[in-house]
Amino acid sequence: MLIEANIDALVGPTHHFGGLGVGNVASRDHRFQVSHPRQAALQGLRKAALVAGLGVPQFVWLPPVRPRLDLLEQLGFDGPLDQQLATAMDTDPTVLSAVFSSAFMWAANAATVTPAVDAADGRLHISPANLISSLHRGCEAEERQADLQDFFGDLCHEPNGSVRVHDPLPPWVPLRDEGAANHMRLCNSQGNLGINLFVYGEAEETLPTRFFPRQTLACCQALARRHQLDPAHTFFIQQHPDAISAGVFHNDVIATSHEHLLIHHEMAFLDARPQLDLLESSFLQRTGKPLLRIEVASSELSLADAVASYFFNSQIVTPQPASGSTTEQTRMVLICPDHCHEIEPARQLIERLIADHRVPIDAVHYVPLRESMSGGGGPACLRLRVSLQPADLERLPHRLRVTDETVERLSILIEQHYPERLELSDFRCGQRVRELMDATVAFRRQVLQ
Ligand code: SUG
Repeated sequence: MLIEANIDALVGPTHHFGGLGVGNVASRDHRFQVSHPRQAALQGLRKAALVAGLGVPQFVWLPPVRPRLDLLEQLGFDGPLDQQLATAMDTDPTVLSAVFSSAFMWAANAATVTPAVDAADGRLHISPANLISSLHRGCEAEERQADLQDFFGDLCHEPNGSVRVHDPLPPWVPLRDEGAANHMRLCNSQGNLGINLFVYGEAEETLPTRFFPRQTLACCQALARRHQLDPAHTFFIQQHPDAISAGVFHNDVIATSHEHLLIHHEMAFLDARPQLDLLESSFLQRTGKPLLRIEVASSELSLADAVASYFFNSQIVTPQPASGSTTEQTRMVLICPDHCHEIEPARQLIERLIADHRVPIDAVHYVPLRESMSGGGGPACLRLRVSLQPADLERLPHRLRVTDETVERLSILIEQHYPERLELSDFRCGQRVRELMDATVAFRRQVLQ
């Protein structure tokens, strides 16, 4: 039996809206609006606390320090801090925003993860994503690799550790990688028999899209090879170019999965009928259980409403009852952004799914995530899933595990260190920027104390 744990990345004190997300309409629409870092961090933490409260092991990662002044310098903005910031603000505010970005909060883009049971060498494989499609995210790869190595500690020590943290794929355009946002693992309820599905936007011959596709087939194939996945149980499906053009910059904006359940929009994939048939038969053969594939028609939820509501970015979890509990067990719970409640077709779709007893979703929680959603990130974007053996789970850092006590402690520290509001002009002032950097350092230190 494998346990599914979630790692959520906490928003950082410089959280703001830079409009930097490639092909990401929410990000573009909120460019340079006022942001609320404190509220953003608390909203993300409360979502993580909700998952932990359902009995699912939940961890957090701490924010790295921003701005990346080293990058600002590499891009030609040097001199004393005040001058560096003022010149960048006056001549290229996009670059200034990029080095302050808190986009690391979207942990689903941190890495692709496949469990030990799927690999020929019996190890859990993790590839940090190179994230080279956008100016503000490419710098996350190295930091995340270090975070992953720290997080898994002894488990990833060579030569015999049960976890292997790879280097990110080389930062070359044909190998663009956005991590778990474009990967789905379908499996039985014990998690020990599964198949892997990679979704890419661009292959060698690809139809034109309005926005730059962020994930390539060559990248997905390389990930599957290095993770030593069985080719018979590994699938590669292309995203529909019209979906990318409508603002579906990652597969997890148009498809979601959990155990034997796969929910996707009819416009998610390009000419995928034969592959989906094969996926279904492969799943049945591998697990002995049918895949429950739900295809949502455009007539029920338009592509535009799918993007606006982020329904497909809902998180699906299996609650784990407390030991000794005698109440009837809820099968699966949907954690949706509250936008889904406001957008009528999305709300009706959710109600239909819950009412349908063949669908194992029994309940919904609408969570307020407005700060993350304004950058184009819903509940599922904020977490990275890792399926592992119970013994390995016990070896993960307790200080980063979400419990009532950690939530209380983190909330106090967030209130203490995070600014209530920010606008881009705050990044022009050297003293203010030093305060923000010091706040992150102090926050990290106090959490880890
Ligand atoms: O990469 N937004 C992120 C959102 C990532 C969502 N993740 C998943 N779908 N898994 C992105 O586009 C916005 C930054 C800004 O506008 O400042 C941003 O980076």
